[in-house]
Amino acid sequence: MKLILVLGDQLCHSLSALTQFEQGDVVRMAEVREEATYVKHHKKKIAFVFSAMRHFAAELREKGITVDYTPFEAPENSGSLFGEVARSLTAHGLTHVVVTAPGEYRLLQEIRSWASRLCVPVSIVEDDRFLATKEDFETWAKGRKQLRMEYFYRLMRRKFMVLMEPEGPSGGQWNFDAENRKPPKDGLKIPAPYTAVPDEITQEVLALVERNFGDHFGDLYPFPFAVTRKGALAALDMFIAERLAQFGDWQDAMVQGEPWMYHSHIALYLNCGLLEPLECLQKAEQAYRQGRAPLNAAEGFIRQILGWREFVRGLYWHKMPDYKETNYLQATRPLPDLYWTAKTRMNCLRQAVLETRENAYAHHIQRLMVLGNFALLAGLDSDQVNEWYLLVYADAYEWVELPNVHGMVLFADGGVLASKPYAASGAYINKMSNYCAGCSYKVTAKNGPKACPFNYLYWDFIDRNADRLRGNPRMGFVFKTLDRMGADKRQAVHTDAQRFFRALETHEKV
Ligand code: FAD
Ligand code: DLZ
Ligand code: SF4
Repeated sequence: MKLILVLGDQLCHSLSALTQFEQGDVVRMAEVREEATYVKHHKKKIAFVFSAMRHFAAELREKGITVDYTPFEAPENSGSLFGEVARSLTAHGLTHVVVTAPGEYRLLQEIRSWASRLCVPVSIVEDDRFLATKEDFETWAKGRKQLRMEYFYRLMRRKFMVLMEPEGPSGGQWNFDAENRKPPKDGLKIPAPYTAVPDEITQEVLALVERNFGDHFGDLYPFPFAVTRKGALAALDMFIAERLAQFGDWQDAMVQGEPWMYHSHIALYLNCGLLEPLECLQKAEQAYRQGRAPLNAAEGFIRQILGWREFVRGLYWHKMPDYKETNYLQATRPLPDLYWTAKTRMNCLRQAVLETRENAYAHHIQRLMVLGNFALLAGLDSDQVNEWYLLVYADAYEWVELPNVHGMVLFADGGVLASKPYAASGAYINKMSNYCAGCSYKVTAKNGPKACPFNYLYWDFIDRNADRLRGNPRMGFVFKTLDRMGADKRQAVHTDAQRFFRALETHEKV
């Protein structure tokens, strides 16, 4: 008889390990200190995972399955998955462990060591909740000089026949981004996001998190997340009905006081198993075919899940463990306090950190072009930046966080994921948001103490990384501009950047 271990991000009834369940087997789930603190996750993230785990265990029990479940505060809790698995093996006299492959490399390595330590076979079965297997990605990547999401995405569209017509992609194009990325406009009527009311189980978990993780980042209350598949499906349906139609238009827009915009807010549910990718795609495609959403919106949303999500996961497993060790731009500056405290005069950064702290969520462009852009331009240490992103968001697991941060944001992989760094000056943020109107800095000023720091930090970044970036064919125009820059202007950029970095180092409010 087997012990089937179900991890906190594997809460799916059709999970590969659970399909092996036979009469007499026992399912193992455990809330353990090791997983809750290997990075100090946001309080909301821990509450979400623990509550979703408890609800899932209850559903398994309703099906007549025996579940060994260790709550966090149980006196017998050993604090580690290994310890909890070992206890169950002994208690039930079981001789075989089965687990679906974990989503993080560190845990896979750990579980691979269990068979010899436990003296029983440990079978690690494929995680088939993704639409491309690791082998599919390897096959696609083999022999390619560059791995670009767009080509992988087209393959996936064809394979799953999503938004496909007999003559080719719906609308005659694979990608409708040219119609998306609109700057925000006044008077947008953004629907309120899905909000769950915490039930008794969630309330118990919230109290537990308050007692045990008070020193972790983030606000615990209010707690709006769904913690069951039923709730997650309701959140998905609400997105499809109320937001999808406008998703494309405002995908890159940022509005002060509107953290949720027209995004779906489902990544946390997808990543822990409460939703499956194909059902999300199918609902979006159906909305398009029934005339409830335009093609640019449906395609944009579908590309995020069928393209980006699968691509970054494939890339993670393709490149780990070496991927994490790269530091192409040799960035070493410590993560400044403002990422925790939000104490900065830069309004865009302040809003993004405040919203992250409150919601364990920020949307893609805040993560990429505000928080990420600053980290890139300021040359922040990639390990520290990765750790920050991994702990602050409720949807963060290393398989998805690392390629996005290390690759997309920091260019630390030297261009494996992105063809050029996503670096931008204040003009981009000003175009795509209304943050600059409420900022102490002037976005139109290029130099001097009042100037928007993104402006001089951008050119300082380009200048100081010229040796590594000049050969990039997509950056020819940028270097032409740099080369045309007068010595005075270049010196002013350097002086401003040095002043700014000194202020960061001495913990002044920047
Ligand atoms: P939507 O904007 O509504 O998009 C729909 C879905 O597409 C998301 O739920 C997600 O599953 C998927 N998706 C969109 N973009 C990406 C992407 N670049 N990579 C993978 N999936 C994507 N996503 C995570 O799930 N976990 C992370 O830890 C994470 N860290 C990120 C860090 C940085 C620096 C950046 C730039 C992006 C990161 N993303 C991460 C991707 C993306 O920002 C989030 O998936 C998205 O913001 C989640 O909100 P949403 O569900 O409202 O997404
Ligand atoms: C994120 C998380 C947290 C906070 N706690 C637990 C836990 O106590 N028990 C558990 O099984 N899983 C937890 N998880 C999810 C794991 O960290 C996740 O399975 C790995 O990071 C692999 O993706
Ligand atoms: Fe951000 Fe610069 Fe605009 Fe201020 S002026 S909000 S720092 S982009």
